[in-house]
Amino acid sequence: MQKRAIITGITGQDGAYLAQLLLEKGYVVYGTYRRTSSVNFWRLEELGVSDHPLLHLVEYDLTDLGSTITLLQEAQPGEIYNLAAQSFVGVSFNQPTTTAQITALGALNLLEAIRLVNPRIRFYQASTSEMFGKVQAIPQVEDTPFYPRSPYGVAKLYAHWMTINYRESYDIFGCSGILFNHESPLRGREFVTRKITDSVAKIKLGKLDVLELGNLDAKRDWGFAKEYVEGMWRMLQVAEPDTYVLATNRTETVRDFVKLAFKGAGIAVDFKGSAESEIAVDTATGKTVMRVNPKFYRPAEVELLIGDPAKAKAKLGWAPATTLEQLCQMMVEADLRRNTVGFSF
Ligand code: NDP
Ligand code: GDR
Repeated sequence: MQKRAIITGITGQDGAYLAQLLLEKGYVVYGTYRRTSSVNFWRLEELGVSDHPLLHLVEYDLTDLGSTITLLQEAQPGEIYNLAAQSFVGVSFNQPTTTAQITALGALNLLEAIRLVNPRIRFYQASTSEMFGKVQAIPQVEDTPFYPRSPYGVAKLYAHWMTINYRESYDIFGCSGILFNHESPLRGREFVTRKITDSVAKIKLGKLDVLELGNLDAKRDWGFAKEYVEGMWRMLQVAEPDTYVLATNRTETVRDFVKLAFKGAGIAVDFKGSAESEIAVDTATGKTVMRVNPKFYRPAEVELLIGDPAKAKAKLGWAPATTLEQLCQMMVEADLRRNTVGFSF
């Protein structure tokens, strides 16, 4: 029988890559998007899947339990991938209640709907390394103690434990993927890597003078999103539901990523000063091309993340392949192309 899946958050980075993967595998995909005044399918269009005959785009909001139940009744999926969330950590400090309603209770709505409509549906919850927050061990693995540092991290931790609770209480096939940061040319421009590559492209093309950033010392474990959605799919294909870390096991600072991105555009930079007065200077022209602006600092920061994906490798056969250098280069080149033709997403 043809496989059927629901992807919540299909308009986001991971939703687009996962839709492409499942459509290639012959799934019927129900992808949910929110009603907005202007449609937001640019990622699906970039991947060339927006008009795919097996793709059904369904208007849906995660916070509405009634429409969650209707969605499951109508789509009759075998698998659900819950990728929808208020996913920006910075905004979660300004909108903690909305973040909880979408990111925490939204996942519960799906679990409840599965319990009521069809408890055999397999469920993937998009958990996050942000749950480790103020890290209690290095590297972080599946049973490292959690210590979230943002309303987003706390909301995701609720959804993570609810997934485990429904697995243990109702025998629901609920998997939680604790994914470390993953990026791509489809990353939203508010996240630091894409903000950097898009700004570097604009600086290279003379469309922007200076890139402004917050904390340059934060260390992240950055992988390639297209590889991470393959890991999500694998989690739902094995015999037993479980929790898995997906990560690269390499960590670098935001400053390192800035340097890599400028290098990718053929600009060598030197960093000068420190903390709030740190800048990066183009060594060829002497111009300041990056400066710190404290408005991008967060009230509480996650300083260091590095994950060990050994369990995913052993049980799922999953391993990352793209290096940070390759990933950054891919993103810089995509943003150079887009900014040359005036693309602005
Ligand atoms: P994005 O921010 O790119 O996408 C989030 C998606 O959620 C968008 O499609 C968005 O719709 C949708 N959404 C937001 N609110 C609602 C709502 N109330 N009802 C229905 N849909 C909603 O995130 P990513 O693709 O990067 O991440 C996918 C998931 O994985 C998220 O849950 C994120 O928190 C999690 N995650 C991401 C990591 C990463 O590094 N990318 C790492 C670990 C976890 P719209 O387009 O309308 O805004
Ligand atoms: P993160 O990603 O918070 O890890 O959450 P983000 O790219 O927003 O920040 C990474 C680090 O960079 C620092 N930083 C800045 N961040 C942004 N966005 N803008 C800036 O100008 C800036 N300057 C410095 C941040 O302080 C932070 O330390 C992402 C999201 O995709 C989550 O949904 C996901 O769960 C986690 O990754 C894993």
